[in-house]
Order: sequence, then C-alpha cells, then structure tokens
Amino acid sequence: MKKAFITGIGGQDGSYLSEYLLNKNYKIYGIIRRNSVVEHQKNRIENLEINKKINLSYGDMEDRSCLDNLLNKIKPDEIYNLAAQSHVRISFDVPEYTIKTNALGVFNILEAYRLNSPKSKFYQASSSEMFGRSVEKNGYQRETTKFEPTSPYGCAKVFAYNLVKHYRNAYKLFCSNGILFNHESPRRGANFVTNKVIKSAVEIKLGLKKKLYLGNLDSYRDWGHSKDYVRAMHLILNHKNPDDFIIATGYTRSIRQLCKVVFEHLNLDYRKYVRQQKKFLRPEELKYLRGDSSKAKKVLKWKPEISFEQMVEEMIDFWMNFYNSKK
Ligand code: G4F
Repeated sequence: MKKAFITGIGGQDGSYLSEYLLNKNYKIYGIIRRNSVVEHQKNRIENLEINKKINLSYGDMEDRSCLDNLLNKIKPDEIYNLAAQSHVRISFDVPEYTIKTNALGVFNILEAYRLNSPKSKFYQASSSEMFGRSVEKNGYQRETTKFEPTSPYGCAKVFAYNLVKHYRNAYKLFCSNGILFNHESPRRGANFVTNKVIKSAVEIKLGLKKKLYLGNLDSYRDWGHSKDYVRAMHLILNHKNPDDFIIATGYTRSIRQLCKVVFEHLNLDYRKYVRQQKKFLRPEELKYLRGDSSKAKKVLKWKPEISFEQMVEEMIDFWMNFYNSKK
C-alpha cells in the first residue's frame, strides 16, 4: 500500500486528491491547522466519506519540528505540498504571513523531506499567479515563460518554485512543480470569484440577495475543474523524472463573461445585478491568464475532461440544492 502525505488536505484540492488516491488504494496522511472553533478545523472534509479513512495530525508549515517528526515517522512514498495562504487579494493585507507560509513554509517542508524521507517524491503546488504581467506573443503562458509576479502571493510562489528546482538539482531529490492555472469546483472557497459569482447569482434568483459586488470585471482567467487537476498532480509524481508542468485548459474568459454565463443559466441579466466595489480591487492586478499545457498532454498524457460549462452547472446545482434543502 502506497503512502501519501498531504499538506492543505482540508482544502478544495486536498479533499479531491485524497478521494482520488484512496480510490487508488493509497494510505493517506495529512496535516490540519489548529482552529479555536473546532468545527472549522476540517469542515470541508467533515461530511465526506474520506473523513473516516484519512489519518490527520495537527501541523503547520511554519513549524519545522512537526514536519520533521511526521515525515520521519510516516516516510511517505509521495508528498503533496498544497498548503498555502491561497487568496491573492488577501495576500496584500497579510503579506508577511503569506510569505512565511507560502515561501518559508516550503523551505521548511523541503528540509524536513531532505533530512527525514529523501526517497519520497515531492509535489509543489506552484501557480499561474507566478506569471503576473508576463504573456507570450501568441497569448499563452508556458513552462518557459518568465515570471513577473504582481502580488505577495505570486512572489512567494516564485521563491518556492525556485527552491524546489534547486533541491532537485543540488540534492538529486524527486521534486516537481505543477504550475496550475485557476481550478474550481463546488468545494472552492466562496470568496474566490467563480464560487462568489455562482453563489450570489443563485441567492439573487431565490430572492435572498439584491446585488453582487465585485472587483475587476475585465481580468481574464483560464478556469479548469479541481478534479482534473488533482489527477495531473498524481501523474506528475508518477512520471519517470522530476519535472515542471503547466496544467491548464487553454481557454480564457473574463470575469464579465463568467457573470454573463452564470446569470444566463438562471435566466437573469447580470448587468442588472453586478456592481463594482473598490474594496475588491487589487493594488496590482494580474490581467490575463491562458495556459499552454502541451507538455503535460504529450509527456503525461493528461488532458482536462470536465468542461467550463459542466463545472458551472455543477456549482449552480450545488448552491440550488444547498438553499432548497434549507427550506
Ligand atoms: O478567484 P480569484 O480570487 O483567483 P486568483 O486571484 O486568480 O487566484 C486563484 O488562482 C491562482 C492560480 O492562478 C491560485 F494560485 C490562487 O491560489 C487562487 O486559487 O480571482 C480571479 C479574478 C481576479 O482577476 C480578481 O481580481 O477575479 C477577479 N475578481 C473580481 N471581483 C474577484 C472579485 N476575485 C475575488 N476573489 N473576489 C471578487 O469580488
């Protein structure tokens, strides 16, 4: 039985990855942070079947000792480092915390891995936010596109990405970066734009809300489904060599287009309900993302299977069921 150790196991990707690996007969270990409200500690995974099957410990990316102890004890075959302060706009409010978790936290776990379980394979959740202002002439970002991050979050992720490559080269460790573009699902936090728009549109449809306040409507994102992307993480670690891969759909849409599609599904005109509010704007915005995942398609035989439209429908159904079950 293979063993996987997952940081960020209570998040969207951590929960889907656990389900995916349990189906492949892995034994799953994960860390969760202590929260003063005990119910919030693992609320994403609490009601899922996997909750009974995973082995959770308290842990934190800023606590080297817990990472050392756990990796020394478990000696997992695969380590998936998904833990992060994952909200880009909030990284402007708490830049130091974001950098400590997303950059120095990765240093902590790489050291714990190198010194306690060097035979493991290591996956780092790198991000398209690292590209920032940078786009190739043909309108895509790929593995060779330079990084020009536009947020504390993006800067921290670039640091972590470089550290992973350095550990691979210097210590000959199997560590890889998945450079994942935005990926969503009903399990996405409701303060990220897809789930915020969909949840609010459903509330407007049901008469529970009057307006939706957003930030920049004219930035573009390449949105896939988290389930497809956790499959890519596993393929990356099971490739014969450690390497870095772009995981994306290759399609891009603006936030305005997202609003149009979601509201139209509910027979509503978004222009009547959506307003811009300054507090949701970012000091510097990443304007455009569109990933070229040709390398992952060729080398890993990975491709996304869930379309944008299917994902939007799944997320609308989720919120409709949520509110209907409360009636
Ligand atoms: O949904 P978002 O907050 O995602 P963002 O900033 O692209 O980051 C996500 O994807 C990254 C991959 O590139 C991950 F690394 C990261 O952890 C996270 O998962 O915002 C998407 C876009 C932005 O341009 C933002 O300015 O939507 C725009 N937006 C407009 N109004 C809004 C809002 N975003 C949020 N969260 N809330 C708004 O009201």
